[in-house]
Amino acid sequence: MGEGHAASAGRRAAGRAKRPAQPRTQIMGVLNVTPDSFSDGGRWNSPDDAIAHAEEMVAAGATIVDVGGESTRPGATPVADSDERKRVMPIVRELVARGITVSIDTMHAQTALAAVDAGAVIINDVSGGLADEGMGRVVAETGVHFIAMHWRGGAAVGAGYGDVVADVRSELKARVAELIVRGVDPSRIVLDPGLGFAKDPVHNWQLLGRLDELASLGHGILIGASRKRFVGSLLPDDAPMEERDAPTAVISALAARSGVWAVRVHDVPSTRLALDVWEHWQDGEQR
Ligand code: PMM
Repeated sequence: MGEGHAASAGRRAAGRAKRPAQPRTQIMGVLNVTPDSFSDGGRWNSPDDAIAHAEEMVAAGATIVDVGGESTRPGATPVADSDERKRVMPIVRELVARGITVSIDTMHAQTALAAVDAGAVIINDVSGGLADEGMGRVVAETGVHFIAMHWRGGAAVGAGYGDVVADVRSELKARVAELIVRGVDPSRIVLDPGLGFAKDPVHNWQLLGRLDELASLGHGILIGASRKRFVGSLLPDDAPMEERDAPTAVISALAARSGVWAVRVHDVPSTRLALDVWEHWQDGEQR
């Protein structure tokens, strides 16, 4: 005789390890107002287009818009911080006026400060504060959230690692220690492994596959895999940039499963859908 449905369901529930409910992973929509950015350079150069695109991203589920005025693409021409401010500040002001949560993507302390004065609440620095001596002080004095990305001075692929995950972890840990010395509140620091920055595809996949080791530093984690070359390498060589959005969305869902604080993406709708799948999956585990 088979046992009753209720009894077997009860035993299944008792034997199943419940995953604790996690805070929702946020979506940071990318708004590059640069002529030469990695994957969307030149598309949002007119302020009206940039604002409209930000509104679209928010309507599609982005809770943060990350405004950048300098391409971090390897080989990109550095931008004087005064020029960078001319590009980003009108956009930052307008987005803040519309009630949008703004993050400023900059390595320049003065640009970060101007954006925060205008209402930005997150500083996203791909150098983790290494490129500009003054960044730590700006973060400490303003008390905003700071995304410290792993960075090796803009080195291209090929930077030497022993165990990439252990190396990135210990370099981020050292960054946090230095920022704390400069007066930054550790609860404000978010860490980012810096996918594609001085890392080859194998490094990037290792960092994604072992996110728990970075999370064990006790900070929120941001993942910026969107449309990067290692994602493109899953596709045919001639695949258009937008085709990188589906694998990006899968990475977003898997990163959410690892409990990351946010994913930084160009195409918000596909990542929102992927996160919806993960959130329903998680609900299913809780029932
Ligand atoms: N990648 C880019 C720019 N900013 N910020 C963070 N925190 N993490 C990233 O991985 C990151 C970043 C480069 O990509 P893009 O030119 O497409 O914006």
